[in-house]
Amino acid sequence: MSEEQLYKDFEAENLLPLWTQRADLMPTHPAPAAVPHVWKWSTLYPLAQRAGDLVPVGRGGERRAIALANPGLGGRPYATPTLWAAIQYLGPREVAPDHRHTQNAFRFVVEGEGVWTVVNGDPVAMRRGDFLLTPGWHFHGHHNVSDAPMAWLDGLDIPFVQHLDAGFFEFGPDEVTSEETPSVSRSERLWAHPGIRPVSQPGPRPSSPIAAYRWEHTDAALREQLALEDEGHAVTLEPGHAAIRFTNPTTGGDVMPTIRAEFHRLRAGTRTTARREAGSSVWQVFDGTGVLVLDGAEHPVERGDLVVVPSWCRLSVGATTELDLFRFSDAPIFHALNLENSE
Ligand code: 1HN
Repeated sequence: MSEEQLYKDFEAENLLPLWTQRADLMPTHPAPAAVPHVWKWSTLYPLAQRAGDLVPVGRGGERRAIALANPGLGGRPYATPTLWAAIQYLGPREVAPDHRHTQNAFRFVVEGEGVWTVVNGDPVAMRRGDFLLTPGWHFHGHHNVSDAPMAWLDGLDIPFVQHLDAGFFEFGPDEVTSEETPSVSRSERLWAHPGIRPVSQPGPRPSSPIAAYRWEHTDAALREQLALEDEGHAVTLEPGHAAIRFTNPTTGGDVMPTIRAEFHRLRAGTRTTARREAGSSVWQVFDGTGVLVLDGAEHPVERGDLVVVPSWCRLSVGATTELDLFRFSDAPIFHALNLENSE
């Protein structure tokens, strides 16, 4: 019997020998199918607007969210093998109905206001620069109480949860749970005081109980890092590069079990040291102009642009003007599974 016949017989029995697969299964370093890619806000926003004109939002589809589909990932709505990123658009007076799912979600607002996201019955205002959480299995819906449309970035761990076959989904009530529009959510009143937690609340918790991390706090934290650097204190990540991480106050760790979120501010003229790490991330420019250099290829970026950085892709960021960037990644997964690697 020939070796060729042996492989045919393997195939007929749904068997695959390691010796023909080893390099694929165990590359010497991550060899992602996902590729580096840039989506321009100036392209995304008008397309979302057109969807707003043509496609109603409501039960079934649930959200007018348009996913960044990585060109390397075979047409799936995946930015990376673990992360979903989308632009979501809600027209004047529109409502996105209540539901919940095991996937963890957040919103980041690059422009606009007027939408309240209601998380487990708690209405939370969304404004430029805010970072808002909807951890897994929390009911959530969005309502636009203004006469202007609003669009924002959605980040979820959908691809990761799909690979694990761990997704559960449930519709909420058809009517929106709250039409209140308080300027401060109950969650923030209870939890969003620096370095302080309510004694009544048990913890640690797997996800942060802070529903919204407000721009005023993020901006102040970054501004003070650079001011301290000016005063001679070596507190920045690198010279001219301030960075903060959003944390879960009940653990000090990441905001959700699968998603890390950070904000970076570079002084004009700064270029970060090129680094790479195991794990993928998505960056969104919040303000300013600059370049993201991905495996040596320079991509100019401006406000709202979204950039996918696959695992082990070398990244350096250059600031033309002062440059503010939001970043989210799957780092907590890599940390929990002892798969962290960087150089
Ligand atoms: C979802 O619930 C939201 O709540 C956004 O805004 C995007 C993508 C797939 C499934 C659920 C949201 C989503 C989603």
